[in-house]
Amino acid sequence: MTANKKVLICFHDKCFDGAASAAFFTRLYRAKFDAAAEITYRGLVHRAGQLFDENMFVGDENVIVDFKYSSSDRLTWWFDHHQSAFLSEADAQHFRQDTSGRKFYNPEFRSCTKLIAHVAETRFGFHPPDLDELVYWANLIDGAQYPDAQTAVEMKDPATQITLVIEGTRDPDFVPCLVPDLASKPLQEIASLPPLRQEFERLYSQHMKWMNVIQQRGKLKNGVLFFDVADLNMEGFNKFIPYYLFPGAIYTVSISRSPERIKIAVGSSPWNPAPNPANLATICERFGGGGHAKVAAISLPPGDLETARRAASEIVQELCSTFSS
Ligand SMILES: [Mn+2]
Repeated sequence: MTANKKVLICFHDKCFDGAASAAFFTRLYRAKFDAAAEITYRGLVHRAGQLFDENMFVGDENVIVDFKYSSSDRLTWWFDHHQSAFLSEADAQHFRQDTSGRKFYNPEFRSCTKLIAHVAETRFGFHPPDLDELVYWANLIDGAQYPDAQTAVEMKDPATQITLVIEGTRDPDFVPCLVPDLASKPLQEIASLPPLRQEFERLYSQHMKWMNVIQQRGKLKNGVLFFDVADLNMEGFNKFIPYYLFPGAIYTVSISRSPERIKIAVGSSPWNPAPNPANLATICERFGGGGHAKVAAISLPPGDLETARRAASEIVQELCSTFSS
């Protein structure tokens, strides 16, 4: 008897879409390529400098989903939908010259899971109806398409509960171990599994604490909500909380601090868009930050609190003035 084929699936870690992409690919691979393959999972995170180590690709097949391209010869499958999918022009060129028919890029997709589902159906004639809900939620969560702030903040749906755990867990093995469940069980059942439940309860009570803090400290003026939580270790709060607590808020400016950095986060409400929205990336770029038009940020060294407060107050003024003219 020969050994089973080894497949390594690398996915965007701490991200519902990343884990869901790994799950969907698993089903595609087992159904259409090798039902007996021995599949392992590895989460990837963005960091400065070298993203991939050539020695990382130890499988007979090496797969990347929802993460940047690698020009390694050992990479056999790749799916991504991020605007910035290529680390260099050389990588982009390498991808364009690929003739394997197993590397797929389309930034028009809101989620990588949906891209994989689309390729699975159109190229390989594979559509597992039991994964429709996984694809639906990956698209909604990754594309920030929540119907309202309640759905995003109250987390009553199993998918939003699973997302809180995927994004917030400190156990590096948690998400890789969750992928086989995502590939085979309904979300309701996964959300009820005791290890997930336990992590959810812990993270949800932290979420409620942060909601209280934002409620107490938030100051809303001319559609702009400002709060300063630099004295608390509160990085990573749910970015929809401000619009849930202050339905009149169109923009949010906040200052938070972790041991590594001070962060000024500047965001806008997906549910209450201003008629002539400001480009938040452009504003943040002036202070050395950046991001997207609708959500952007500035990072400063942890000691630069006075600079951060001055910058934040200038940004608040500027955003307020967009409503008074
Ligand atoms: Mn994604």
